[in-house]
Amino acid sequence: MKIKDIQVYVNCPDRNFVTVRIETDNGLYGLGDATLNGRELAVVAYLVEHIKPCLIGKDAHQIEDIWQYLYKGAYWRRGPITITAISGIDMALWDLKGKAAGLPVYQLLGGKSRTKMKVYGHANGNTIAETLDNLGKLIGQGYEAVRLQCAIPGLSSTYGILKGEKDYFELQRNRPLPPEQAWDTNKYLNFIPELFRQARSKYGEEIELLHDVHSRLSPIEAGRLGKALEPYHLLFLEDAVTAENQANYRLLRQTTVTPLAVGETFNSIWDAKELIETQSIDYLRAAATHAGGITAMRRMADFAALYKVRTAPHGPPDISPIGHAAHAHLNSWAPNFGIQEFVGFGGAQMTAVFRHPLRFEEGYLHLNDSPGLGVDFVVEEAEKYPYKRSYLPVSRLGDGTLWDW
Ligand code: GCO
Ligand code: MG
Repeated sequence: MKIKDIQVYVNCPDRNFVTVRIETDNGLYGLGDATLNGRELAVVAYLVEHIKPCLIGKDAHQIEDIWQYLYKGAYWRRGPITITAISGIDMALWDLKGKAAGLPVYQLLGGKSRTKMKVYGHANGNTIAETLDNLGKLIGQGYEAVRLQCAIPGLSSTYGILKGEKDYFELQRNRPLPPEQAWDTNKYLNFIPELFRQARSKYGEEIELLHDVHSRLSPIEAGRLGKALEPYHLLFLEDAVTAENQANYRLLRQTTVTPLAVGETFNSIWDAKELIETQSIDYLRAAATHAGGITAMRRMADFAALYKVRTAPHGPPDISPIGHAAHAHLNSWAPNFGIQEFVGFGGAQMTAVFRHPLRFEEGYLHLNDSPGLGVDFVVEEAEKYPYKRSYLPVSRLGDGTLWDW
């Protein structure tokens, strides 16, 4: 099964996605997600200019060797652009191997450890009352776990809140330059525990609750938040602190028993190694699209399992249905799967472009048995939606200091 051609598509069906399509000489094709939000075209150039010429004529069955060839062979290891490009290729090769074998990818990984996978939904709001109404709606739809994000009083905008726009999938449309948002740690820390206090008093203990700090705190500030949230028993607190310095989490860990999750920006097992070995985190949120594809995610899951760390793959709107399908296969297999972030399946444009193998029912995702990853990418539909430059926001303090967004 020799690689005959590699096509790279960048389209904007509601939002930008980079799709890798590898064709082989036996008439099959495999699909991979190589979307890096806000830096899409850098990955496209990496794939087209630097990877494609090296892979034409290679045996598509050699997934591990191709991964090593692209990783070690570049000399310049890691980094989001390189690894997102490798991830797209890796997923497409697993998709191809599954199609060639007539088996879904989870079978190639070792079979199913579970029949369905638990997800957490998102309840957001401009006030606590609105957030809790939305939480009630999700509970009504069968969700057993929900992440709560609420606008911080006194701040003009807050991460995870879309004033006037209710569709989380549209998070980044029409941002030709990075918008600027305000941040104030004191206002945030004074407010968030009240959100969770009211959530517990209204809905009780059964529903599992989560929250994303989006890396805005120092370790000791995060410790204060974790401690204040202890009475409300979160499933996990996400990205409390940035993890470039993995020792941040060792310090945070000593201050609170609120479970900790991190990893959505990780490119490599090396980003997680010390966090896992020191048992400083409870959930690893690496994504197949940004951490090296299925090959790397499988390795991370196995390593994490040694330390009782569970997987909770990043599932934002800026990962394409191909990346979400890769997670579904990994989640079906991983003995130490924890939970999957879930934002819905997107709007009409997305569903016309990507036909995916997932079904949501009562708080769980179900994966069908199509060979490979089970996604179809409808090129003629995709081509109706050209790429639109679009950025993530940046944050600033009241005095103008640039902060972590
Ligand atoms: C999440 C994430 C996203 C990211 C986004 C950046 O928890 O889903 O934090 O909302 O901000 O994926 O591109
Ligand atoms: Mg997050």
